[in-house]
Amino acid sequence: GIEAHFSPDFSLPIQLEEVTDSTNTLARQAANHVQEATAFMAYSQRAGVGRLNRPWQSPMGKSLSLSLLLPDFPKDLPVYLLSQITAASLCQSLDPYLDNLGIKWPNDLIANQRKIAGILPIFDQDETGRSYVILGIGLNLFQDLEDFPKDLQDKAGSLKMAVGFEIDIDQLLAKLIEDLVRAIQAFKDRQDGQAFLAICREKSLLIGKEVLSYEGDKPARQVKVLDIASNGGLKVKDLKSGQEEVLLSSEISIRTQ
Ligand code: BT5
Repeated sequence: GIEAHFSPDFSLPIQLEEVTDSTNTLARQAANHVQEATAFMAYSQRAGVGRLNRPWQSPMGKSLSLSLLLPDFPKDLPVYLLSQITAASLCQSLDPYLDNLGIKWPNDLIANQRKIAGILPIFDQDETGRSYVILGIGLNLFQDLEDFPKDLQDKAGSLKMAVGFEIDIDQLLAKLIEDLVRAIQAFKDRQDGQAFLAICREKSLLIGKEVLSYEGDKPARQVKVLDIASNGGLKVKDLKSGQEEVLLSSEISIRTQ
């Protein structure tokens, strides 16, 4: 199971629930009265969400649902950069266990062509106008293929599927949260962002590829991915116009057919 025993030298209040609708909701409810960074975790979510309100599967005891509430977050820090820093930090924590871990911009962690984790950062304001961030992370731990709904069975995976040996999950989660809080602190202090972006570049599954970019309701277009930009966006070249630009919110499909 994912009974978590966190290292005593590391103090971050953690509220752990057996089951909840969404840890993001727990964090949002707490945002008005909680003053310090707090982690909300659950063994299972009834209504986990991804971007654009897409459902996120978090079956009982098989996955980690984590929402970090970060109060008093500077308003001018770009949310897409926070996504990248989070992805880089998760990569650092998971790398010792996985040979071929990659990042699919903007927020997917992929192992063996299967999505094992998703990231959802939300900037919001409390009742007094102070801005906060909720950093939602869903990590698949113990699922087997048949634990995923049919439509995800060719693209979702878990640590268990990717690693092939027993993991000390308590140790992993403690490390993961510790790395993450450190990364976020560095981001908040405006240090070290470029070091994390270097990891995003190194682990990028998109750089150098010709892919399809979906932006809102606009028709998909073919672009070549050039780089992860220093603001966390995706630097691409439009294959039709030849023009270079930085995408900030877009869905990327690696399949170009
Ligand atoms: C994400 O969205 O990848 C962000 C997921 C964030 C989930 C965390 S869990 C803690 C916190 N509480 C919440 O309620 N949410 C956050 P997106 O890129 O939109 O990907 C969603 C898509 O991934 C879905 O439409 C499915 O296709 C697929 N998917 C759903 N569940 C999955 C899973 N467990 N593993 C892999 N893929 C999944």
